Amino acid sequence: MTARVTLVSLLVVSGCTGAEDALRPVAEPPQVEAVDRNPDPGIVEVELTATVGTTTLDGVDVPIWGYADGDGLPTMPGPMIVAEPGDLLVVHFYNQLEDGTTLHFHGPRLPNEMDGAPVGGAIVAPGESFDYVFPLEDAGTFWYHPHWDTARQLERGLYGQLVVREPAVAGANERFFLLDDVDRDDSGHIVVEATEDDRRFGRRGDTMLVNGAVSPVLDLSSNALERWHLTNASNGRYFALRIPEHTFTVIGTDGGLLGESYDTKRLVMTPGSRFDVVVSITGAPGDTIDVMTEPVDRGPSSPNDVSHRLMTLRLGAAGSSPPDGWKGSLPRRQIAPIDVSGAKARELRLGAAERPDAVSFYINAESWPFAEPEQGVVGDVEVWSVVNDTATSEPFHLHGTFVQPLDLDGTAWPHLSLEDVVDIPSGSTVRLAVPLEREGNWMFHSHILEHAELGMMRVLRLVR
Ligand SMILES: [Cu+2]
Repeated sequence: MTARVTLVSLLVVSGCTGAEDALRPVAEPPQVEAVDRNPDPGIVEVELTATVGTTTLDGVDVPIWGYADGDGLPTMPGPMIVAEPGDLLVVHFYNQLEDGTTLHFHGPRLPNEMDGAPVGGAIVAPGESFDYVFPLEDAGTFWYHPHWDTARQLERGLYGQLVVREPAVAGANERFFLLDDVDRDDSGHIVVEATEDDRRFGRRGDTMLVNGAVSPVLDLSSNALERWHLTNASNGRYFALRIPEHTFTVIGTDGGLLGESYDTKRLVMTPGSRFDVVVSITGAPGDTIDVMTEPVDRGPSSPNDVSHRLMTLRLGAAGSSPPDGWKGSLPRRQIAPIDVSGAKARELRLGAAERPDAVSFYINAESWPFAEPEQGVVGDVEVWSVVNDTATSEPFHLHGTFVQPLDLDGTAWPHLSLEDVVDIPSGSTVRLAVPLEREGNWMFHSHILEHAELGMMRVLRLVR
């Protein structure tokens, strides 16, 4: 086990609570954990192979593209990579698909050539391999997926979790859930091609998946304390989670722990984003509780949607009670506000061109891949005003750094946090403090993958 490293020069790590052995990445329904093939405690060395295979949805064998551990069979999600902050991550990646692909690590800060994006690194051709090697400087719940033909490759099943472990919540069961949704055709297979509706609003499937399982059941004691790391791995669905008569205590977001937790009954998750929540389960043995996702109002041109069941909690006998005063001893981290005095201002306007037969998207009137890169200087802090000129909200994502949301239409952001995906409501402006940290070509885009691929994606070129 390696020592905890400083996260960012702006941050002070504090409040390590709970025993180290409570940090088990329990995942139910299970995610397969990637085998660490290196005995050195400071190195996590895994083998991932992108290949074709099958998974089972509602009893039907369904073709997927997935990640396998070494030369094993692929799973959806792919193997969960678990590491400690400060570890060196080595991923030997093999492409056995008939298509080029990349492995993009969503969240952790890393060298540009390890970003797995088409402008930073290279496309891994069919039959080829690539070694992704970088130190894990940030603790948090991250994920990995292709960044090439992204919308279709993710939809086929190419995504997995990268967990860089954080302090435990004393007495809590810790679980990792990748949320997704797919549409299925008459034979029960995943529909890969987007519809016109998907292109306009982002793809939303009618089958909800939790760790690749359809509406799974999770057995809990009737007084369990639960800590869930949630990742929205869908192409275009805004999840809004609700557990009737329960409250989510949010202790972390994309970039790790918050300074102050907050409570919410309804947890809205944009595509690509992560939340770290604690829930105190209350009920009687024998009760079942449905975890639901509700429709989200995404603006004047919001897509139609209904509530869906994500999974069911089945309560058994009472276990040992949550520790008294658990809320007061949740892990936290001091986050200093990023100093934006003297920061350079940059405006980015998200736009859409609607025609009766098609839609396309852009940022500052230019579309990926035909736009010139935006330019920036390493070491600068900028304030980005991200303006959404479209009729639907957009999840704004950028690579290579964490940002601090400052305000929404002039109203101060309610929480001090580090994010890599920030929702920009239709017709609104969100200002972000953006530290420009590393040289290279960094992508920024809507994390509605259909919109990114139809043009709402650009490159920020950072030079010294
Ligand atoms: Cu990206």
